[in-house]
Amino acid sequence: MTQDASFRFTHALTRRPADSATGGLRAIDTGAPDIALMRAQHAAYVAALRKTGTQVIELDPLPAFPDAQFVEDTALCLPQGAILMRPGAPSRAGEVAEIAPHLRALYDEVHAIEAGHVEAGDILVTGSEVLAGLSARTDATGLSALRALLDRWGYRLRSLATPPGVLHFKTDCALLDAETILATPRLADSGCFQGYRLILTAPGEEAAANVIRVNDAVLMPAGFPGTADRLARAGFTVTELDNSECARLDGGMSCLSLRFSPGG
Ligand code: CIR
Repeated sequence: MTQDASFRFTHALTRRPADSATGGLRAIDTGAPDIALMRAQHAAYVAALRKTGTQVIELDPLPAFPDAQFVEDTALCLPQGAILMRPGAPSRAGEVAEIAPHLRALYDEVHAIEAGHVEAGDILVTGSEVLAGLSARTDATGLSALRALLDRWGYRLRSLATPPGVLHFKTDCALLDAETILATPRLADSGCFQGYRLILTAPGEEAAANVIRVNDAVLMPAGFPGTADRLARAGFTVTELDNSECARLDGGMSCLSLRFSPGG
């Protein structure tokens, strides 16, 4: 894969939130999300993705799966093909069968993790390797299965630890360009990003780490001025998006889409 393929995408897949999203998983209950507001924020997110030049395929809500708008966790999409995940959250396992036909329509090669558990929120693809965090949702058996699938396409998988109490590896970090990473100090302090250029979230703004670089834009949640300033000073074009309602369900910018360039 060329280095730019880690942040330049032709396509994105999203799924509109269902009314049942009020019952989505969350670590801390800060009150039920306002579904009308969540839908409006989701529409703004889709519009921002389109503005980056990606073709966005919007899928219908799935009332049976309250977390189904967090499509990222169901698959890993690479230029060579897609890999279907095995979510560690039992209530999310069935989301994979729902996304699979859409990926099969776009890719010649679609494989599946057949053992253990992996949620793609734990996977960060950089310009040179695939970083995967062991978490409450992703286990060593799942990562071995993922490694075997990635081997055939020549990717190196590095298995790391998602910090304790953090939902996914990418809750705490994001790729800004092929060799630049935005991370919380608690994750960066583990030393796992040696060799990368690193930008840290501003003090008290850990929730700003989950951003996405898509083509020439960085989409980030609104309300984190210190981190937005750090990104802008480093030369990134930042789009801030209100994400209050998905944040109640521990969902951020990356969780809400699959971004890819099939065959690219
Ligand atoms: C969950 O707990 O699975 C959802 N409420 C949030 C998923 C967020 N996804 C992500 O970080 N990739």
